Amino acid sequence: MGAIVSLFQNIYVFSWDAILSIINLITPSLKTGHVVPKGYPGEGGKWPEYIAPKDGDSRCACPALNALANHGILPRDGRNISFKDMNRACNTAYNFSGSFSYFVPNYAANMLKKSYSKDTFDLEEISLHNGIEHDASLCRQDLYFEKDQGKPHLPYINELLSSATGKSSDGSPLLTIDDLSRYSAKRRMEAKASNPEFSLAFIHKMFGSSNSSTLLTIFGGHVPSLRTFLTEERIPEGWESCIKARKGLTFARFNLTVFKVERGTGKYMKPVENESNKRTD
Ligand code: HEM
Ligand SMILES: *[C@@H]1O[C@H](CO)[C@@H](O)[C@H](O)[C@H]1NC(C)=O
Ligand SMILES: *[C@@H]1O[C@H](CO)[C@@H](O)[C@H](O)[C@H]1NC(C)=O
Ligand SMILES: CC(=O)N[C@H]1CO[C@H](CO)[C@@H](O)[C@@H]1O
Ligand SMILES: CC(=O)N[C@H]1CO[C@H](CO)[C@@H](O)[C@@H]1O
Repeated sequence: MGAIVSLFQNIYVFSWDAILSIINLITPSLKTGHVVPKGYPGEGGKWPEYIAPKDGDSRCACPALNALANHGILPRDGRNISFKDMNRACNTAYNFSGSFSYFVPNYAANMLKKSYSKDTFDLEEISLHNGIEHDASLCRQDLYFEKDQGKPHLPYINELLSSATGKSSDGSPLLTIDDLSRYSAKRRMEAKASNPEFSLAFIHKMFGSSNSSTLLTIFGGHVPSLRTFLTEERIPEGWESCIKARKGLTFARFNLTVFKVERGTGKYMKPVENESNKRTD
């Protein structure tokens, strides 16, 4: 029964996504400075005040959701958040499409066995291991080494950002698809070798690549912005989403980046690792 409902939900969301993608193709892009809709936090690059989390505040493994709480766009204590509010916040702050902004919170609600429309959650609940949260992340140590998945792991973040090989139009370093693939492969090989409880199913590899691909799509790979976003979980002053399409970042568009990152990761895995990965999938 649940399976049938979720099948229809997926067909609905992906048809909707396809329609939004077509509208994006045929309508002109939004102008810089006009991405956040009028009246929403971040309009004209003005984000509400950043306050770092205090003891007792709830935070999760996702830098984007934590940043929304740090700016008070989601409740600052990270608690009692409705799935609908999370949807709206991802849509207006980062310009994920309506289809995407519905799909992910709905997926999270199902994962937590909660009702999308009625229930609320605390951010830490989102870090349920092997729900969405997984080993070999780029910004967190594996759960085996660090129980608190709400804290950024600075050594990984610094290593990732200093591996950037591209150059932005403003001259600052730029993270590329290939950089993400390379660092992701490194984290997977290291985690597999050092974490006795390591696991990374195929679906979690795709989640990993999709979560990290936001660094390229939403943040355009711009290293100075990413440094603020990932280390402080703070939205840079004057920042605006790099997604200028009118209907936001759709699955159809996003998947292109995700597949390139994931395919590229294979190239950097040592041959032995590739073999054993095939067998466990
Ligand atoms: C809408 C609901 C969202 C949910 C439920 C969610 C959930 C998660 C979770 C559980 C993780 C941890 C995965 C891991 O173990 O690495 C994660 C990581 C991440 N998410 Fe989200 N996320 C959401 C939205 C977003 C948005 C809008 C962005 C970008 C603007 C984003 C960017 C990221 C990034 C960059 C990571 C880090 C990946 C890594 O460390 O490898 N997320 N997310
Ligand atoms: C959580 O939020 C709802 C409204 O969204 C409110 O009715 C309820 O009292 C809140 N619960 C707590 C524990 O703050
Ligand atoms: C995009 O990828 C997700 C899984 O990563 C898949 O469920 C979905 O069908 C894909 N959507 C499109 C429009 O390609
Ligand atoms: C940041 C943001 O949401 N900007 C635009 C992108 O998407 C929505 C529609 O999904 C537009 O209304 C926003 O102006
Ligand atoms: C923004 C983003 O790509 N979030 C993804 C993170 O991983 C979860 C796990 O599946 C996906 O549901 C989200 O789409």
